[in-house]
Amino acid sequence: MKKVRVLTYGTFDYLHIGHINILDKARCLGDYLIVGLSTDAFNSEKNKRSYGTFQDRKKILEAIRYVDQVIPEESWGQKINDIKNHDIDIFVMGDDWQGKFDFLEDFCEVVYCPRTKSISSSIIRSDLEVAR
Ligand code: C2G
Repeated sequence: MKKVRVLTYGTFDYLHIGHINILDKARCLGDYLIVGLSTDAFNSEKNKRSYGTFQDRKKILEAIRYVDQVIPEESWGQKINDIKNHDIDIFVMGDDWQGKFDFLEDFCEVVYCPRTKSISSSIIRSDLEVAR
């Protein structure tokens, strides 16, 4: 029986319950979860400044039991190759990306999961700044 291979992407900065929920949901859709983790350089392309370095964010993700493999996300355009090269069956993102990755339906199933409400890395960052 072929193992169902799942792929998702993100920055996963200030790891929080919203990240854990999406990783849990993604992993539950299959047997093996690969996470494309935004590099520090790609973060600046996304106009995101992450607190954790790529290496630190990668080590944190690799410690999560839902995550089987972490690969670098270096560009917007790598998803099709990643899907082909890693033999992906299902691509998963939070529904804040609803519709944005429908073009991947030619290559694998695309699933958008509901975002976890009232938590985000930017909320945590601003709360920490206020608390200073
Ligand atoms: N997420 C969520 N609930 C939250 C916050 C985030 O479900 N409260 C999900 C997002 O929808 C995304 C994943 O967690 O699927 C990672 O979120 P980010 O680290 O913010 O990643 P993002 O900046 O959306 O990068 O090429 C795709 C991009 O790399 C996605």
